[in-house]
Amino acid sequence: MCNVCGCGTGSVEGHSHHHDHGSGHHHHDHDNGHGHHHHHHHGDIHFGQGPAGVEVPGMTQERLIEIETDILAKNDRYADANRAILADREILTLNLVSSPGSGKTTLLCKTIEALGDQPLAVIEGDQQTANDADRIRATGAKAVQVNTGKGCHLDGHMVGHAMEHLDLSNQSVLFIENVGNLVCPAGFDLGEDAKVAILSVTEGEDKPLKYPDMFTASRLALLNKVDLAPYCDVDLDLYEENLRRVNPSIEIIRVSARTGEGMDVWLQWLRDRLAQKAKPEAAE
Ligand SMILES: Nc1nc2c(ncn2[C@@H]2O[C@H](COP(=O)(O)OP(=O)(O)OP(=O)(O)O)[C@@H](O)[C@H]2O)c(=O)[nH]1
Ligand SMILES: [Mg+2]
Repeated sequence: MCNVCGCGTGSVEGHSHHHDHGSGHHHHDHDNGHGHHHHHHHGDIHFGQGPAGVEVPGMTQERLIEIETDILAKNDRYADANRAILADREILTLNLVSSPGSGKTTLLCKTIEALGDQPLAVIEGDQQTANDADRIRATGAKAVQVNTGKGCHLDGHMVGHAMEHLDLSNQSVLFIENVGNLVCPAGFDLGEDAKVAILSVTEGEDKPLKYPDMFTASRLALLNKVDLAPYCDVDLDLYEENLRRVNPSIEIIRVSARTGEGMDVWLQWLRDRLAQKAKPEAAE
């Protein structure tokens, strides 16, 4: 559990959650912090080695797991209700997750322009301001802003309300731009078809190793701002290698929202997912 925000994400759930959402949670203790991507020198301090994956002063590991399980079970009920509506209406839903400023809104605006008359809508999550929803509406797309206040992620309940505020079309795309945060949004199912992680080359190629939960939970990584790569000491092949170390099945597309590089590959990925989302025609 995040002991700053109390949001209920811990490494235990972070690893198992996306594999079995809707079917309860398993608390493994195979992952006691030994091995598993972590390399610690003697004398380094690591607080995540117990079964809860986190320490909070004054609370036992058992209590932490109990709280986390409760929060996530409630979230999953809302997420499942969202998923049922979205499946019935054949709405492809993508949860865009990243650190602040990786280019989510810029990429979304460019994507919306490129998709032309494809029906779509956007839910914008930020702690404060309606800036991003305003940027999306300027493209002509429907958008609703959700401000989370001190909250560090969107949850299934917030997204359910936001869906009611959008006049969603059948067979459309719903983009959810999550709060810029590489930690907490990883643990919260919103009812989406997939999490899409946006990284930017300026963040550095070690980020997948430092914040693994976000990347194990994501199906696709968009490696954005490749136009800046020549100006940064960044090794894009190593960036991809590190992503695959934490998630061997992750798909990766290099893009630049600024120059349009790679946008065709990303748009094709989107169109393929949209085609898969369509239900087979009911037999007469
Ligand atoms: N050079 C370059 N700059 C980019 C690219 N994509 C986004 N930016 C810039 O990066 C900055 C942040 O972009 P945003 O789209 O606001 O990022 P965000 O992820 O939506 O940010 P938050 O919602 O605040 O987390 C802006 O100055 C963008 O113009 C890109 O591909 N190349
Ligand atoms: Mg944004």
